[in-house]
Amino acid sequence: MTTYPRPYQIALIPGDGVGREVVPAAQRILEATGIAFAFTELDAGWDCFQRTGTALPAETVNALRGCDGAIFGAVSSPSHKVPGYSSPIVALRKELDLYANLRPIVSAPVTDSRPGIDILIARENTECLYVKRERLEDNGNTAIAERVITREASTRIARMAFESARQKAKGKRQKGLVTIVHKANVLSVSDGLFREAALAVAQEFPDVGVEEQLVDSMLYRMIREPKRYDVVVAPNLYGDLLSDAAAALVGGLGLAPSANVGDTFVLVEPVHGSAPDIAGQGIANPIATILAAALLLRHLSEEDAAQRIENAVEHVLRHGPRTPDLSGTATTEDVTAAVIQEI
Ligand code: GGG
Repeated sequence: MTTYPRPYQIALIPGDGVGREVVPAAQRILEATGIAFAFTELDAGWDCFQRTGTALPAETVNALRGCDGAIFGAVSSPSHKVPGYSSPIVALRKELDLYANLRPIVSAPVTDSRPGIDILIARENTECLYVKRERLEDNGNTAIAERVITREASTRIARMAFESARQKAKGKRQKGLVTIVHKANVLSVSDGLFREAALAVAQEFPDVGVEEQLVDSMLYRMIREPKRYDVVVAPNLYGDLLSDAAAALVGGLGLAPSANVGDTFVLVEPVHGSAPDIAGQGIANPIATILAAALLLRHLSEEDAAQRIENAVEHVLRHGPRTPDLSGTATTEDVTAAVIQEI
């Protein structure tokens, strides 16, 4: 048996709603790989806010700094302003400088998935409208939100996108392609800066193809011809919208993982939210979080274990069991047990 010098320290932040069902599922999958892990469960989210008065306790952030990586579940922030509340996942991405949100969109063996799709959406993760500089003026009749785009953040997400395209193209006959998404024809200053910074990075990667596309036509074309895209890089809000829409092309949000990546840390999560309509029923699809756990392992250079998890998921998607979002009747537990069986 292989021995490991020290277990990986992994933080688990279930958060709200179905996050509490899918994160324990992913923990069991990691344990099933045979690699040594030490898990620490940490608090954050709307429920945490209601209990403690803060959505992201300082102990959570401090504990994360001592870990090798983390799995986040989901959070249900209210859609109205609540004094003292702020989204913990948006704060965590900024606090830990997890500047890239990498969202693989890959065809799955389910009827709802279109074939031949293999896109990586690289979403800038720290700025744009998510700086949340909002204010009311004009006696509350005008709402203003500042949108921040910096050359530094645009350059580093673009570099991550081009590096990823280079890696994805390894061993293939075609060179990689990065599509830079913006709306610089209207937002010529902010999106203009994103575009300029990304095109400058493209010069460093002569082996990778580059194109640019306005975000509205990008959405249209991605739905019409998804197979033509390889790596897509976008400012925060566009990346958020594009990646949720893209998930619908490959079986839905129940299968879509993401990795929040910085230079020294990774926090993975399902793309989906807390799904309050099904929370507590034990029927949430755990696969997005299980695939997120595979992304975490890949980031820790545990490629073999990551691949074993992905193969096991592929097998379960082909042969069942499936949760109701995939027209099945299985529970979270059924799917988790079936993936463990295949690992
Ligand atoms: N796992 C991703 C997730 O929870 N998505 C929902 C989301 O990002 N919500 C933002 C928020 O509620 O604060």
